[in-house]
Amino acid sequence: MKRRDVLRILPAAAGGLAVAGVAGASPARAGSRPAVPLPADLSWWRDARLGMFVHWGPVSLRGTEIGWSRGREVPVEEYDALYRRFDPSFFDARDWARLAKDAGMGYLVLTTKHHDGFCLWPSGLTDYDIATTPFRRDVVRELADACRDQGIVFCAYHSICDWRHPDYPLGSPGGKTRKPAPDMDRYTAYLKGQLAELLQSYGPLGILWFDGEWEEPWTEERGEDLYRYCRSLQPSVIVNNRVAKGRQDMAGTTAAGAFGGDYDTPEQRVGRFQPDRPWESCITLCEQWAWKPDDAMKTLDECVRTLVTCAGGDGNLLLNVGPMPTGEIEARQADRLREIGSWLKTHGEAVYATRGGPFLPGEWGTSTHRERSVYLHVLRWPAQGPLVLPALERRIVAASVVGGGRAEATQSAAGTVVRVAPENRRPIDTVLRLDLDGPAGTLAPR
Ligand code: FHN
Repeated sequence: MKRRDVLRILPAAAGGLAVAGVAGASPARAGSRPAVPLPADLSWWRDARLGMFVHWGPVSLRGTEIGWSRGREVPVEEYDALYRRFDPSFFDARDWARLAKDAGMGYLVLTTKHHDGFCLWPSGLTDYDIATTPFRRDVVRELADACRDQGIVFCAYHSICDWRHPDYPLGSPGGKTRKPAPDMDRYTAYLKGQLAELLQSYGPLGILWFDGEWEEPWTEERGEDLYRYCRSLQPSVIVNNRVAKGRQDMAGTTAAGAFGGDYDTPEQRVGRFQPDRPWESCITLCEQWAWKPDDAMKTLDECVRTLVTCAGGDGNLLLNVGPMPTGEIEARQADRLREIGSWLKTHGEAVYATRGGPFLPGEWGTSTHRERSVYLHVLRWPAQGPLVLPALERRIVAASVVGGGRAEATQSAAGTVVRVAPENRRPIDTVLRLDLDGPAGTLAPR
């Protein structure tokens, strides 16, 4: 399936997000809190496989990490005053949305508010927002509209912790500083009020990407309540597992028995093969989440390998860029994203709208499947001889190299043997399509 087919799904998803109902409730835990509703449909998101993550705010003026450099590399008073100088006059949301499309991305997640508390939209609940900067323009509105014009589903990252807000107890990572008179109930009402602004004024949103849940003031109960609240405002919005307390560190999986929202969130790594619960790896294109001058940037090889190993694990990749204080995405980062898009133009059928497996990831590479086809992403050929994979119950009726080229596949009870002449192998990832005599989805992982 070419990306354009997925986009055919996505605009409908983007438009339909407001109407989808709720598929039902998650199984209530015996004697526990009431069941929480599950989203109607994650398929637009799983089919998209690749999204753009954007970490941006006045901190880009300093080129240090958003949130985390407040009170570290940048004194708190200076950090909290940066907004007075924030005037990204070259910001053009259409450029960002077009770049996401050219990169083969189906959705975009913007930091509406990070841990530093600054809001990229004119909130009625605080003055610490874009309206009080020299720039004044509503970044969230412009980007939401530009995304919809490009068929990109617009989504919001929103931090639960807020190291600046007087009602949130902690004033810095790990609670080294504490607010004098915090009030978590009042802060939670503020949090909900801002989410209502985002969902009702900028929605329908594809995803609410929560973060900053790990600190002591936030609880499982508040998380489940917030999930219900968001779902009540927009039944179709997808909510990640960082809404509550179940996330297990950077592995991003949800602890047994904990509430995990709609999907898991591995960070700065590719998630494990996990076909029974949706997941998405969030990974930076450079090293820092927010813009940093001369930051090290991943090669195209690293980006493609990361994307296909996410897909092979049955997960998504949310690839992050940090725009500059001018409002532009750095040219070299934009070029890298376009290179990814160019690779996907040829190989997208082996990524978009696929599921992971049936061959489990290994040193050799990984596999995806859709309909009656299994795709092999061969990232490393055996030093000698053919690639030998486990046997398949279905008969292979054809084998080919995606993008052109001959491939040979022979089967026996002992296994599946794949041969591709060196001249038909591709740099980074040789993608093979094995056409089967029946649906690939019925094949168990092996
Ligand atoms: O502290 C944040 C960090 O700044 C960034 O937003 C990442 C993205 O997932 N999440 C937190 C670190 O786990």
